[in-house]
Amino acid sequence: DSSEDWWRTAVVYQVYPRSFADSDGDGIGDLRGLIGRLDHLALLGVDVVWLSPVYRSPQDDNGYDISDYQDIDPTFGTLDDVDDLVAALHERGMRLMMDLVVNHTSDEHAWFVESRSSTDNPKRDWYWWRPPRDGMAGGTPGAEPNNWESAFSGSVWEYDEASGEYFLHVFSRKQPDLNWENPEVREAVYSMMRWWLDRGVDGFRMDVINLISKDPALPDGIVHSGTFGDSSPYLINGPRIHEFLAELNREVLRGRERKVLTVGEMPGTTVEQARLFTDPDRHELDMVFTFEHVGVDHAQTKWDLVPLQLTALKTVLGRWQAGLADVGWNSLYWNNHDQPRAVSRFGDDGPWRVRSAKLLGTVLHLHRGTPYVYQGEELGMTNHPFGGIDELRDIESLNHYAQAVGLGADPEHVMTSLRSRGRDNARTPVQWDDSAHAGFTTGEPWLPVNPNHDEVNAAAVIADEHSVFHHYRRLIELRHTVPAVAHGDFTMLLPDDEVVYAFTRSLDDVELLVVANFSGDPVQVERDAALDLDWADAEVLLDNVEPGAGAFTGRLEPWQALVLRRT
Ligand code: TEU
Repeated sequence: DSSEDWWRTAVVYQVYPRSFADSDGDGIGDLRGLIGRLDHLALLGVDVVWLSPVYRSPQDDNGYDISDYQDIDPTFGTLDDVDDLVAALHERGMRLMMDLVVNHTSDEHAWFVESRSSTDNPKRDWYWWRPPRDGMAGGTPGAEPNNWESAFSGSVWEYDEASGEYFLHVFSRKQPDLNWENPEVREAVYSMMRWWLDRGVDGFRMDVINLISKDPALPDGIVHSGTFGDSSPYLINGPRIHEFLAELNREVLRGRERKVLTVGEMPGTTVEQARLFTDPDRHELDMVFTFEHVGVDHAQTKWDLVPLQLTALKTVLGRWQAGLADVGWNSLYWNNHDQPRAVSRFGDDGPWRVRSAKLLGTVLHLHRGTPYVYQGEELGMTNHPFGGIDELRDIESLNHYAQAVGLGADPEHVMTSLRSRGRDNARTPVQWDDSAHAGFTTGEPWLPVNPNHDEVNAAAVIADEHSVFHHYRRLIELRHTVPAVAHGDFTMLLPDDEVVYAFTRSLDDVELLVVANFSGDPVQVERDAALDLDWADAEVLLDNVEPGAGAFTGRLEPWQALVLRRT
């Protein structure tokens, strides 16, 4: 429906096109492959498709390095295919959210080619150029303009011999950062966004959008360890971030006849900041992706693994629920193309794979906010059993391995981290059936298909009413039919319990209770003031165990999750 708030009961499904479905046998997913699988998404019941980038790109960072925002990379298809996708989604009452990557472009984008061509090119100031530090010889160690580290290892500065200056790239050297201080850059982005909206697109997921405002002085960060400094105070949520987002909202999003759905990917953002970004009265964004909950199981960097502590996860998610209860809106996700598969990370991808995958879906989807389902999550897909570094493709992992081993780290120790947290885990092909290459391609897949596709595949799970797929379908149905799911107040229970995740949702005279056992052993849920005995005769709305619990007795089976309703 066209009402402004349709999106508050919506569920978004993320498609990483490279790995979703291949229609032409080149081993890489594409738009026609996606169009051929829309009935799968319609059966699941999702409302919006977030499509990771399909624009023209050298594919250095799998499309997050864009060389033409208004054309489609031949790997994925054509602009006509996008038009067909928009039409096919709209026919099914679904919407399309495109990925907007405007903190940086590819170094092969025409804007950058011009900018680097000479120090007095009109587009020189569209990017961040700086001379070598203290008049040192360009390209020599220590001559970089500051001590920031790239997300993909090494310095954020790349020396350009021809013009004798360095350019800034927070990510790979093929992803130079755009200079948003320049109004011409901002206008070019806004014009491109309007062009996509005029083509029928319904929203944008905005890649690292809180990095577009930087401290223009680009000062050195404090060195806590090693040789690089902490760039976050100067890079994350910079001085003009709210000004830029308010301008973007005014110039692009406001006043269109149809609501444009926006979510900002915001590494390092706090819930206090998110209240400002998502307060409807401030007209910035509808919601943001936080990284706080996907940081509870690692230390200083994502590669320093620490065991998951459920109370840490509950504390973070509970804080975000409380912080955005009275203003703004949460996004809810376990997975995306940058995170390992949730059932392997937060559940148990061994004997309890199906049940724990269903539990994770229940816990996430019963929170307040907009849930995001990542391709394959609804199938119970797991991390991939990667062997050596030669099997990995992701630039983040390859660069980390080279840097760490180069500094003397034990290769097997580094591989242990990469196997557990590397982004390639999320990027193995979607498993459609038990045929060769899981029905993803008739050719050689760009990344191997998980060998467990013989049992973990769409055909098998759709045929099994007790599967992860049908559990996700029921969760999405609950959000569409039970107002308390989308709009109810959230109250965290048992905050100190390391095994049981419990919370209530309440709206008018309806109260829901969610209780989930994050362990492979049966558990008796402790009664406390909040979790009283009245739930014993409550209606069991959803149970992830078959045959289900007729009523809530306080006992939970291994990895059992219940949704109860009482009025
Ligand atoms: O991710 C930004 C980001 O913060 C992640 O790279 C994160 O730092 C890392 O992956 C955690 O392991 C966005 C895109 O989602 C990612 O795919 C791109 O590589 C990145 O921006 C650059 O565009």
